[in-house]
Amino acid sequence: PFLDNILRHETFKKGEVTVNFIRDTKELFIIKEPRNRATKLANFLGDVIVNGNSDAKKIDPNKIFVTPTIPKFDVTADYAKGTKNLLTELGPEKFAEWLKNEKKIHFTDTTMRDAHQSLLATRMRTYDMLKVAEGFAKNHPEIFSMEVWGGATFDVCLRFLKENPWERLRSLREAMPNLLLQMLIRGSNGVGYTAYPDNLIGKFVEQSWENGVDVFRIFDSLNWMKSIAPCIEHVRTRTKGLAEGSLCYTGDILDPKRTKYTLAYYIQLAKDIENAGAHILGIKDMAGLLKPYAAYELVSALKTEINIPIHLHTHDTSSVQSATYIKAIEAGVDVVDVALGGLSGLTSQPNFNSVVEMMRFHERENTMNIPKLNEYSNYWEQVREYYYVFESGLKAGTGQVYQHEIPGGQYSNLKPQAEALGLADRFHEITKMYGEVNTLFGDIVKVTPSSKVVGDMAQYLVSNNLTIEDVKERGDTISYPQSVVNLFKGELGQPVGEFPKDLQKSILKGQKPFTNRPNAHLEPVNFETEFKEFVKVFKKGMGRDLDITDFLSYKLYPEVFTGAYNHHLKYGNVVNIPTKNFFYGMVPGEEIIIEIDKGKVLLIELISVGEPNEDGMVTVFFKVNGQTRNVEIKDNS
Ligand code: 3PY
Ligand code: ZN
Repeated sequence: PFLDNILRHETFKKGEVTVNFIRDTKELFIIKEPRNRATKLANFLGDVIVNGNSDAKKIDPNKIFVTPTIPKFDVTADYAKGTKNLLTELGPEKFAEWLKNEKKIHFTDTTMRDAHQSLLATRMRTYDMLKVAEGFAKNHPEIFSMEVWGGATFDVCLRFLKENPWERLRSLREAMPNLLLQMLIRGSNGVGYTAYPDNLIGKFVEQSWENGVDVFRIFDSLNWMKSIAPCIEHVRTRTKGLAEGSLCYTGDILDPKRTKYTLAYYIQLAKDIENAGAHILGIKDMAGLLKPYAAYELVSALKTEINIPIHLHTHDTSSVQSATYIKAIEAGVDVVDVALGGLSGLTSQPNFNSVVEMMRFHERENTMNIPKLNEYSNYWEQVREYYYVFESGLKAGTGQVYQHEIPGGQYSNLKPQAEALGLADRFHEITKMYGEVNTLFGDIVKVTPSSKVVGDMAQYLVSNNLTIEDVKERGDTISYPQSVVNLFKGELGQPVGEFPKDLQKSILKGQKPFTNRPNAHLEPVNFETEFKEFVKVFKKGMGRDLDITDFLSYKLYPEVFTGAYNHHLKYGNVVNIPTKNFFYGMVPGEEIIIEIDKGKVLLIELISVGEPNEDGMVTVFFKVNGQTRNVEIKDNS
């Protein structure tokens, strides 16, 4: 349609086109769109202008944004061969061999998943990712993988950003066809907080592969092989991707007093993971507890005990985790996880740009275009400003992480959560209590979802002015948070060792716990009949037929999916609204461009905002592709 407009334009027909013709001829961008889509988006923007985005609280009216600079790249150039091409060529087994034999250190870039999950409450929008995805893949084909999906991003996409996570995955796949795309999956808990039927997880893995995932980092929140192994099997049987079975690192293998999570324990777990068929071993140090010298011991030992390559993940909460990377690299680790500078450090991953510099002139250097890499860091630093309302407020690294052992993403969330509960001044009490609850629970592995249970309990105790002693003395009289009851019932699987029996009794109050797989208690999904019912209920609505991926979203998060679906009916597809306007609305005179289909754009200008009438309705005046469009918005203030 854009091309049609050019061809039909009088100036063009007369052959009087100048270099600035396109830039200066706004009507070229005016495409006749069904009123409907434009009106829906105008309604969304109108609502944010009048009432604010309900997800973005504590707005600073004086905040000034700069337009992020998108690093340049050759749009017409082909993508250089990368790891995705190699996986296709070699298949997963041979690919893992190749990786193991590589001398140089490899990097996974977590910027588009864990970095923003850990710093910005997972709110990074697809819009900001797609601005740089193609350029990044073209400029940096030597990257091992891009972690872009899974973990909390699935839920947050639907719940808060009103985006379709599958569409995010497909778009990133298209923009980065040469690089491996990686996801995080919580074993039997998928991308949720509870166990799901096995055949649902199997289908989810299959569809994740079909839509773009290559590397599946699989873990279990209690390090339970019975949750990890079936998921490895799904990857092996339903995809041609890489199963990265992961052990979650907790405790301190150097501390002789900690006898539960020892080097021997991790070696055995790694062997179990290898024997379950993993192509790569992940060391998932979700709280950043793996100290440098411990990393050296662990990686050295694993290198002699197992035959698959090793991929290390950490969080820089303590601020010493780049030292851990040096020692792990010296010990022979194959891949490390890093985040681009602007979104690195603190509860996120160590700084990609700095780690690359650190390795320069070392025998394991992986040569990269450092000036370009720095431009991408700057891009994310600028984009990050749009998300300032989601910053945790943490200012420095903390050595206390070795006591409380809170995972990075949870630590940064805990602060705003404490504030929301009116407990801002008791934040350190909560973190201390978290550590004490862990001891009370028998020292469990803490990572989503088990970490959430420990966090729920800690907040519950602090907000009710209860102590660990109270629980020990009169636990029978306490009504525990539901997540705590579920954990002790066995709904997240079985911990290393056992649950402390007395505590379990006082929490379950007569309910019988189970020790087999929680999935064994769940009915398998009947895909044929349930999918038919699903499409009957949700009909079209999205402007397209709903497919199996929508059904999977629905099965994992029924209410959240329904909310996102209704939002879509009311406001259309909001994914291409610029982030500043998505969260903070528009100011009069501001003009924005929203792509509503490939090559089809709406040019929206905010003209003015009226006063509320006696019914509390406000008229918001826009110009959409040159035509006035007013929307009536209920003022909720
Ligand atoms: C997740 O499960 O989302 C995590 O990032 C755990 O560390
Ligand atoms: Zn992580």
